[in-house]
Amino acid sequence: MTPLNILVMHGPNLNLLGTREPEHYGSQNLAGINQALVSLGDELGCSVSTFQSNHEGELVDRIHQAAGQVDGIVINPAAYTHTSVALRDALLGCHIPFIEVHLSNVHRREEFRHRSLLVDIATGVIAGFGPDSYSLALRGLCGQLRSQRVADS
Ligand code: CA2
Repeated sequence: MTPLNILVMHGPNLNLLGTREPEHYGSQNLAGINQALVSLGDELGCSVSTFQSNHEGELVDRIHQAAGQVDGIVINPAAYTHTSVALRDALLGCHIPFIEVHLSNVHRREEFRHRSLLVDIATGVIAGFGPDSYSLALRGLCGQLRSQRVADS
């Protein structure tokens, strides 16, 4: 079975996880979340790489690099979810299936967090499960990509 290449992306301020706002984002830090996803990837037969940036252009550049190299993306765009036409255009342009992930249930929070500029072009969206949002997304994405491979073969 050829391994799937999955890129996990984290947007601005997620490098602060585990230091503040545990009521919204839990107490696990980003390194711990990434390690757990790499281990889960091993179980699922996926090679998981991770990337975090506080800069919109760096996230766009990483998506461009992923084109043709990566089978799927799990992305928590953080605040850029609600604002970034640039991330939307990059994800549209690279033709890589992606899952939008949020630690918190954005729909229980301020109204400005209810709007996503990415969700209508995403394969799926998972929100409100803390760090488990990422692992649920990874499982769902890998399962779907494998089914697609079988259907295409
Ligand atoms: O719930 C999520 O995962 C969010 O994407 C997190 C973003 C927020 O802007 C989105 O509306 C929902 C914020 C990430 C900030 O992360 C911090 C972590 C620790 C301390 C401070 C910020």
